[in-house]
Amino acid sequence: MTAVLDEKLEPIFQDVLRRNPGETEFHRAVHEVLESLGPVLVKYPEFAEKKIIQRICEPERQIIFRVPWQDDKGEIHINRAFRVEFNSALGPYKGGMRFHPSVYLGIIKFLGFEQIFKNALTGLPIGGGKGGSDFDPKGKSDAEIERFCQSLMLELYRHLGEYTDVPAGDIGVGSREIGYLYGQYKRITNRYESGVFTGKGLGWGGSRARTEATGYGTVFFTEEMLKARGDALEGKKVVVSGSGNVAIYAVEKAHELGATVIACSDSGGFIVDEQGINLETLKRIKEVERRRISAYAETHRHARYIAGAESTSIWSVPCDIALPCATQNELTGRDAKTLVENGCIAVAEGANMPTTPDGIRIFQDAGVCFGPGKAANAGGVATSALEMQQNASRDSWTFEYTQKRLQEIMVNIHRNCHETAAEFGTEGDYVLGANITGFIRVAKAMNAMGLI
Ligand code: NDP
Ligand code: 2IT
Repeated sequence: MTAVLDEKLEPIFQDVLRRNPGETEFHRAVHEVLESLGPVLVKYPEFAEKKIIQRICEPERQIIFRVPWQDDKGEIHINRAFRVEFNSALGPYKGGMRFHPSVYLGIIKFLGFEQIFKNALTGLPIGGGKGGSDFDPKGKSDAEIERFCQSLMLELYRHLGEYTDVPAGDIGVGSREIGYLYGQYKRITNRYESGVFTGKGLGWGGSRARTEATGYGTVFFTEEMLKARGDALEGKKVVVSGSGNVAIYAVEKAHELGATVIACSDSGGFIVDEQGINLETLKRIKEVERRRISAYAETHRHARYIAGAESTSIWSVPCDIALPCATQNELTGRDAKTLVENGCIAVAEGANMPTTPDGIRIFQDAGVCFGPGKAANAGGVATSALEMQQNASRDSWTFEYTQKRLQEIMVNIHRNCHETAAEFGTEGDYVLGANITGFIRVAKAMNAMGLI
């Protein structure tokens, strides 16, 4: 957080620091947006007069609760869960649930804050929210996951509703967890309210292409950034971090568009397969067997597995395009420098806030196309909104049609960010373009609704 803020914005940021002590990820997310807003306040002085930014930085509602559950041996565990209902100016709160031991209020607030602007960028009627728990799903049995989800929902259900708050998945929460959460919601409320969750299974209200949407959308966004410079994905070497939901489908779409993904990872290490990651193996290991990425090298003996250590990073693998799809702060200034030295030309964030601020600056100074998460990974939540549309009309669309809608949304987000960046400052600065486009949509709606 080294960039200097506009004199009107610095006191707002200081207030956020004072009111939210210790929440470093949230501070960073706020700072990154405020850095872009100076020129907006010049064009729209009413946003400053009405204290829109100060209001946006304060969640509308924050819920923190206890989740007690019993493991298979009968031992009792207590976790903490959160739902931060950040902003409902554009629609019901919308955003995923994250299960990971690192989760605390500061992470959920950073994710919820990002979600406000990301959701606004989609152009669809969804507000911003996020939730999760410090529960660690690793090594838990299916029955333990089920009991945990049921216990969590016994409290959370009262805060949800298709017109109120609509959760989905994130790290550690996929269709299995959504099934247990939704089933418990349905049981407690006695309502078959499909639109209260997204990321549901295809047999019970889910949307085709939702599973693929975030990864596919990130690759569509990358293709648009390259097109704007007269280039394309075809023939490019790509490195994707992570090997979860977002990463797997980023690999799939990158291959479909003629690129070769040569590396991916998990929190234990990374694999390099110069022949191109074999998708069938990747999906089997991660989606079916739920094993570590190291298992890939057992099937494909020519591939290398490098166990995680401070000195080695997946970003040391030379590539044309880097897609960080694992977690926050996974791509540092040092990694960015290595990528630039190795000739990387484009970076798109499939994950939320994976690149550190010095990393972003290094990419931008070097002229690398940089697509920030709130634009590049918006395809997931956009397709969630398409799932809500299908649920509301009791309809279900084909894969081709849903994917076409997703692609149109990503093309639009890219165009809007590109045009807004040019209007307000620097051509090609997608960070500026995304922050300003998302912010103006939310601010205009809040301004029209009185003092909310
Ligand atoms: P998954 O749980 O499916 O996969 C997460 C992947 O990231 C795993 O490979 C995991 O490795 C790795 N990872 C997680 N935490 C760490 C860590 N601390 N250090 C290193 N690696 C880590 O999650 P998703 O794919 O759904 O989410 C990935 C990112 O994308 C997150 O930032 C999420 O917020 C973002 N996102 C997700 C969307 C969605 O629709 N799912 C939409 C938009 C953004 P391991 O298994 O070893 O933990
Ligand atoms: O970060 C995100 O955008 C998500 N985890 C998806 C949210 C959603 O509601 O689909």
